[in-house]
Amino acid sequence: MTSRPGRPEPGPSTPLRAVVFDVDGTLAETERDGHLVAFNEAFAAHLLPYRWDVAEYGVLLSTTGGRARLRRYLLSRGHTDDADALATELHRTKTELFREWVHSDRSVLRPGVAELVEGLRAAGIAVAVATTGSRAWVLPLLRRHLPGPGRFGTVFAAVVTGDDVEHLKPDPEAYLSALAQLGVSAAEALAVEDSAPGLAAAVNAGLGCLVVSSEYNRRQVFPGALAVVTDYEPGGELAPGTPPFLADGVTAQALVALHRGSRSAGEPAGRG
Ligand code: XBP
Ligand code: MG
Repeated sequence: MTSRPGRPEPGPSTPLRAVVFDVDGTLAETERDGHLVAFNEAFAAHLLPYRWDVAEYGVLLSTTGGRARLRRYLLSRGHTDDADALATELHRTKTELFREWVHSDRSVLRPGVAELVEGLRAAGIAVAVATTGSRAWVLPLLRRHLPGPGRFGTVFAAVVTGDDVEHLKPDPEAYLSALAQLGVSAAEALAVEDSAPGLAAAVNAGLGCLVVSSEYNRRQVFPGALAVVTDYEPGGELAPGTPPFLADGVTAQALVALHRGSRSAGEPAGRG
């Protein structure tokens, strides 16, 4: 774990200086009622006989990045030479359709997210985003729901999208880029994620990670997470091994305590 030049080696007293949030499933439940609908509308707009149901989309989510997800599916349906170009065309249409969803009243933050982000900022802890999603809809979503003086008219001090990296999650690139933009070491930060690829990306970047499981991932286990809860608000379920104080809600103070606990236990970023 490399600490910043001139800063003490990471240890129990390392402060929490930033929290990096995933978007899809973490800040907002976007997949089942948003992205999936947009993908199916894009198939119809291109007169293709394809339609993903909720269960099939849940399997396809193991491929991060909507364009890559489309390409994987087209190849599985026998497309060869046209798979790349068709995936690009379909994803362009889907992204335009999803931007409409972002601006509709169906686009909302998960309960408790706005309060957590505000609490972190009030505590002087920077917030950032590291997502696989496309910048074309990520920025409008963040501006709409979390506007502020940070980057791109949002509250976030850094925003890294799928368009800003060469390698998508579970590769750590998005998190490493967010940390570099923040000028914060992994030991001084926490990640908040909803899925296994996102957790892997955070842990691979050296960050401790809280998982707030989402619609598609509620029943999964998340080895390597510091803690796993179902909700930001009080009363959610806690996975075994999750500190009991998180039953009172995911607050800025709870994240400070979770980070301190992970540092003092000398745990690597994520538990195996
Ligand atoms: C989730 C993803 C994205 C979305 C679709 O991103 O893997 O691909 O499913 O968005 P994250 P795009 O959880 O990292 O926010 O079609 O724009 O990729
Ligand atoms: Mg996600």
